[in-house]
Amino acid sequence: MSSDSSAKIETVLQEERVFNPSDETINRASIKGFAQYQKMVNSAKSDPQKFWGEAALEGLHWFKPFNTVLDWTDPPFARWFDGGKTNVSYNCLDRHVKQGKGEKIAIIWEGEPGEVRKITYKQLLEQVCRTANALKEIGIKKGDLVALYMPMVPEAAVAMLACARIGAPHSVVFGGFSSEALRDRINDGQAKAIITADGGFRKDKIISLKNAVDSALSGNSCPSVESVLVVKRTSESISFSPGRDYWWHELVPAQSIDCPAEEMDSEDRLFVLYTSGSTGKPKGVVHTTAGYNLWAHMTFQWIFDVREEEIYWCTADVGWITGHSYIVYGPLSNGSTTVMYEGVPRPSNPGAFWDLIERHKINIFYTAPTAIRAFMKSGRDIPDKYNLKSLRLLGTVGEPINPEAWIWYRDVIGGNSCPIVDTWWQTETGGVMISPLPGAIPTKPGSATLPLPGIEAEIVNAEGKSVDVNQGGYLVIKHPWPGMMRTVHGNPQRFRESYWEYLPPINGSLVYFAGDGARRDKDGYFWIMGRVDDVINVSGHRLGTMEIESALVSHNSVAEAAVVGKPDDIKGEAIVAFVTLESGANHNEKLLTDLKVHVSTEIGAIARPDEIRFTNSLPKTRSGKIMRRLLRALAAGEEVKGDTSTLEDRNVLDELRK
Ligand code: 6R9
Repeated sequence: MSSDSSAKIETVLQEERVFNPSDETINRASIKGFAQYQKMVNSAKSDPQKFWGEAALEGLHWFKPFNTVLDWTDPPFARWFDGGKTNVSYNCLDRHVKQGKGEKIAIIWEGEPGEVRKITYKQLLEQVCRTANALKEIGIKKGDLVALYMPMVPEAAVAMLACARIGAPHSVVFGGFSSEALRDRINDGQAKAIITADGGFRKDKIISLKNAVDSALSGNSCPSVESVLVVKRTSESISFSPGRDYWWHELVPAQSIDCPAEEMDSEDRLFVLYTSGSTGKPKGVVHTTAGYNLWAHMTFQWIFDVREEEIYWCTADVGWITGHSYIVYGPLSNGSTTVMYEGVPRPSNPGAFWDLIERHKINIFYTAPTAIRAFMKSGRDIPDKYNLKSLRLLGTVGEPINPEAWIWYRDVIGGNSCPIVDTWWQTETGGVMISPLPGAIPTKPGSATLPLPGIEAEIVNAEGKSVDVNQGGYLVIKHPWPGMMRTVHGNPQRFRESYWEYLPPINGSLVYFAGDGARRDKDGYFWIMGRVDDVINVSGHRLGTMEIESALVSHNSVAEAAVVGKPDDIKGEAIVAFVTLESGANHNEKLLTDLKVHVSTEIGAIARPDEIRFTNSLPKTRSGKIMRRLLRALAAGEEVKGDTSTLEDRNVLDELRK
């Protein structure tokens, strides 16, 4: 396989560039070369019980070892490491302090206004113990659900770990969600307490979290909630309800630093995290103690391979699964230094990320394609002003990354030398499932490459039959894995139906359907095509919206594109593209034709958009995913129905309607 970064940028279907790991990357890696990866794959396949059993004994601390590795007698309800007793907060804190790493920095936090806090493992352990004792004081017991509605402050991580310490599962609700969304999640999970802050800083503005909590709770609409613990962050004036509300800074520091970690059963709940299905109300994805901890631990180690002195930064929010697994649990379980940043790049500070990397000498940087495309749009002059030489590994997560953005990321941010790990996974999978291992797997721009050891992924059709090379189909996982979600909170039937019975069993066994379409190339590499509802069928040809978007974005004038299908009498579906332009580009008839021709040249006439609509911005969720459901309705000239509460900016819809 050859590597050539100067080749012309093509779309996914034609993407053939391969980047082999450099000697330097291989030499420093723990998993060196493809053969070692293959060996791990083989041992996981030939004896999964042994593979996971050994991994669990090595990766986690056990108060009492488990009796069985996997119990799959009642599929799809898995039990991992039954009989074992462990504690996630112990694994993230105590064991490192006991091993003499108490003075190592666990969290480097930077606030949006610029203040910096560095917290050592010893300090973090003390804060977690105090907070755990405070939770006990306000009546939280093992098994009680605690909702978190927090800005990106260290107390968010402290609160998660404190819950884990006393065995109270947490339910983190993203701070950008509305009070209605918060109320639904509190009530679905029957949360007994809420941990929040007066407010948080977001893009030079203040968001009033405590006010939103008050309105969620107003009129006794959340009867399960007994107390609210409030971190002082913005110091704006808030109302306080005596007997229900407590200030963190009054309650927590007064507590003892002694709080032994509760010995939890492997299958005790660690957290519930809500995620949207394609329709209906959000699902409470349930993750349990040992399996989730192991999966976050191992995948973090395999993929990011962080050295003792290195600094790692994931730009997600703790309100999402990426924040859970790769800001808090994965890094801390491995004793790494994790960066938490309250801010986001914004017009007043477009270089915020690069500034942070320069000042904290960050080595590993993990972000989302949507952010990368935004940086591309504003031009390389901004990152070029900063010293990014500390970087040695770049990651992406959240959606397919188009090869153009991948190459830009590698060249401009990674100085043409950092490997890129494009990590495919979901809230439901707990941690990464398909991703390159930097020292072992050659990368191809736009492909998440190969499944991690122990993960058997495949592409099948609606009958559950394997499809041919390069044929699109459903991405399925054929065996249970430790980090898998255990159920939908309060709705095991929905868990069974939406994930394990969507497709027919293969060789008599249930398979997990992820909701994504994908194809595999001749090397077995996985190319994620997007959610199945994002796949368009034009005259019997299956096209990933992603592929057309990728072609559009490879045009000089295009910044970002979203493609949807629209019902068409003859072709089944017609292609509608919503396009935002680079600054300086003019949206005129000529460009419109140019873009259609461009897509035809890049992919083929079959992918030529029937309609292109120019817009200043695309409707996105607060986690950066384009809401194609809304675009589909607009394209079809229908009313936009259903939930729009996750929309980042509601004005975008009005603009698009015009
Ligand atoms: C971690 C996370 C899951 C959905 C998933 C897929 C998309 C995530 C991706 C990717 C292509 C990647 N997705 N990573 N698509 N390449 N590397 O994002 O979880 O919020 O539950 O979203 O995101 O469509 O099904 P979640």
